[in-house]
Amino acid sequence: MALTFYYGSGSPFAWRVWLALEHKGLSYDLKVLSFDKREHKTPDYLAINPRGEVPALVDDGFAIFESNAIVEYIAERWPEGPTLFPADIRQRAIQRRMIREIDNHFVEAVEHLVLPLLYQADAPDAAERTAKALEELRGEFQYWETALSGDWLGGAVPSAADFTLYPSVAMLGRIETRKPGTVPADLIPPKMAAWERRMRALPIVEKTLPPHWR
Ligand SMILES: N[C@@H](CCC(=O)N[C@@H](CS)C(=O)NCC(=O)O)C(=O)O
Repeated sequence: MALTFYYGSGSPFAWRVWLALEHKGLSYDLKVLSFDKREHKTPDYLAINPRGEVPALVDDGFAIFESNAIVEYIAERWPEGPTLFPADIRQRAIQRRMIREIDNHFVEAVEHLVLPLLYQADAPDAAERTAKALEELRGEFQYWETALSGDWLGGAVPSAADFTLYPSVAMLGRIETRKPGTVPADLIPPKMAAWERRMRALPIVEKTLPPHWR
């Protein structure tokens, strides 16, 4: 079996897939593409993902991109061992719903913060947009605080929903490191803060930290 994972350091979407591969204990060839060198836009890579984005996975010649599709592929292609989705159909549906919610709401909110804070800081409305994005994020964290009924989003063990949300939550810590004082200490409510600490303590999270964050 030849399995190749195309990754870009700092991409929350690629991090989800890396966590899923490690959770399943799979052997794979990690190809780290450099955004600076535009290695995600070369003809060879565009043949794998015509959108020129990471992540992508190539399994014995079969190429698949879009992080959530890749994670589902991994779950179904290697059903043995640690699971990514619950066996129960309704629990599985809930977990897929959570993943859509994370993409449609949480990831959006983080993007609303990242743009004025890191990339458009000189824009006249940057401060106003930052404040608005922080309020949006506060609302999102409150939503997940209520949704979290145990240690992990999807139930008794860490699974795909946790691996989808965590990289975007970790991004906020990264923003605070780059721009100290911009992410309020009380942004993350208590249950979610404990969840973040549990996630950070997982060996697979430590192993897959974006290399340039170290
Ligand atoms: N919906 C995609 C998003 C992937 C994505 O936006 N990747 C970014 C890195 S975070 C990328 O490769 N951007 C490069 C570009 O668009 O030029 C997924 O879930 O895989």
